[in-house]
Amino acid sequence: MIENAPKGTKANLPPKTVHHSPVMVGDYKIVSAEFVKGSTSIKHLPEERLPQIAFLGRSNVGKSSLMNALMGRKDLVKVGRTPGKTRELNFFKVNGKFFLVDLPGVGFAKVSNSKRDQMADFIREYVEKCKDLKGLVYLVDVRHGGHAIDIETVEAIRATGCPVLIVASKRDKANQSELAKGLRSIKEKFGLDQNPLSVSSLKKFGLGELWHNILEAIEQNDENKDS
Ligand SMILES: Nc1nc2c(ncn2[C@@H]2O[C@H](COP(=O)(O)OP(=O)(O)O)[C@@H](O)[C@H]2O)c(=O)[nH]1
Ligand SMILES: [Mg+2]
Repeated sequence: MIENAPKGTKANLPPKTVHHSPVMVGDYKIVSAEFVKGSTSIKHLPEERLPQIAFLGRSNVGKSSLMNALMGRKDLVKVGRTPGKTRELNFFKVNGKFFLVDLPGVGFAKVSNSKRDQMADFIREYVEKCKDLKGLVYLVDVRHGGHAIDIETVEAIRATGCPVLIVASKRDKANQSELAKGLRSIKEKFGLDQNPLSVSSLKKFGLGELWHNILEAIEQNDENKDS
């Protein structure tokens, strides 16, 4: 008999039982990160009550890649998935303590196409009603600096009272002057007090800083919890 991998190694275990060793992302230690469920309705969110941080932005802006990078995993979140397929809110549990939520790549501002409207309504309902949602990371490609749909969407989220952190993505794709220009443009367009945090999932820039912001949002907004 030819064994091509000794028992208990990655090669002969089904993917779900593969155990990762803890990973440091910045100074945050990821002990566990797992996909819990995909929801297509507000009635089917995870039953477990844990704080949630959601990621939103236009399709292709790098949401899924960023979530993988933050969780120190390569392909826990599907990257570059074809837009238009059945789309869901995907919940990932980190360190058994909270959920990171991958939202479909649309804003929830009113748009013409009816399918997008449906999805937009679902996202809007989620943001308005989910008490466990402690904050939302809104990604904007640093080279594009924010489109009208981004600005409308962020305004709509802010109006619900949900804290929004604007983050510039794909920092590795911009040179020094493009980066400076992009950050300035995002700051102005979204009315920020200071330049947004910028990240690169590819080069792992800005991830520790983003974790700081996320953990802070979870703690701060958990104190105001009404249930
Ligand atoms: N160079 C570079 N490419 C990125 C980065 N993040 C994502 N991408 C690429 O951008 C594409 C869309 O990424 P994805 O994470 O699926 O975006 P989503 O649609 O917002 O979830 C993929 O081809 C990624 O490999 C990054 O930080 N740098
Ligand atoms: Mg995605």
